[in-house]
Amino acid sequence: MALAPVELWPASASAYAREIDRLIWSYTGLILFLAVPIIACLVVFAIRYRRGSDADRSNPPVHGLRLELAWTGLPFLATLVFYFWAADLYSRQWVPPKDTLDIAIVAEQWMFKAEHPGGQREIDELHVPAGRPVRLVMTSQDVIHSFYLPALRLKQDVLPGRYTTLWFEADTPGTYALRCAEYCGSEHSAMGGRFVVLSPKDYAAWLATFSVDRTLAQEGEALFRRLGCSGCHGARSVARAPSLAGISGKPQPLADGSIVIADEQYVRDSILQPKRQVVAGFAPIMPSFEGQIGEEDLVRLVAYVKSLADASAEAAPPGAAVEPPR
Ligand code: HEC
Ligand SMILES: [Cu+2]
Repeated sequence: MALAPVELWPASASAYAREIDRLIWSYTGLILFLAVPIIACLVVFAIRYRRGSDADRSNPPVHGLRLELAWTGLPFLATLVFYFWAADLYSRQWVPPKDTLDIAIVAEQWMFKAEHPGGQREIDELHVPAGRPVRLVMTSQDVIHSFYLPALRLKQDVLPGRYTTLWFEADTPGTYALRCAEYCGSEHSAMGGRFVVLSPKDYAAWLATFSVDRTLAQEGEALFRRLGCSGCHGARSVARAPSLAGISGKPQPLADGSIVIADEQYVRDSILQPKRQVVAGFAPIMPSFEGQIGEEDLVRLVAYVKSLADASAEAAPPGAAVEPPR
């Protein structure tokens, strides 16, 4: 496994990363601007007023309201600017744009597995197209890991039992480091690999080098039949179960009167803990699939439910609603 050599300052591969760098350097500048005069005064006064020096000690000033207001107020305002700047950058990280390319990441000791929507899989490498927002939906098969892309200045914990997400838009093709940033066992330090940003053309060519016969959603559809989900959720089923067509990303009214957004986490929870969030108007007859479906298969099932775009999708031929890799 080829790891990038240690760098003093990692390359940056997105506008966001460059803005983080600007923030860091500006803040460093401000801290120097505030600290250097204090240290200089400290040194000068320590020498000037050392014991035994003949400096003038008569009539010492005891108060200077304006000076005190200035040295309190100005640094306060200057650092407050950074609060808003940093909060803006941080919050932008929580609102992915619409129409992201969603890639699933499943971590385990000691590797990261990535699954692209077209069904292409890679281990300890992540290939993404430049200039397109990418959203990672991540989970862990064992302990807590952390997905770290230094070139994007982004890091997100990857947790067992739930999905965390990370979105970015890389703009500089190249090969960068991919690291695990959470101590996760004896081989943690070697966990990671390469993060490869490709031009959209090269990304399409890279996807085409795989011989996959099914997209992620199509694999999910096969599972959906094999596990018996379609027996209840299918159009011709006798059990009374909600149609899953078109629920993805939409508000779902629940039996307890609350409303949740049917995101990846919701679909995952619905499969593993169906009694926890029961759909309004339905009896809680769905069995739990806890312990029966591995993380990678869950990712596929979730991709399948997401691909059921609208109410007519269930009648469509297999895979018809699947987004082709762009
Ligand atoms: C025995 C029938 C049955 C089987 C088998 C079944 N389900 Fe369900 N499912 C239901 C019922 C009934 C509900 C609505 C009540 C609830 O939320 O528990 C439901 C709810 C759901 C929901 C939430 C739907 C919504 O509209 O918010 C999802 C997602 C789901 N099931 C997925 C699956 C998947 C995936 C499988 C196969 C691994 C599966 N189900 C197997 C009966 C079933
Ligand atoms: Cu790890």
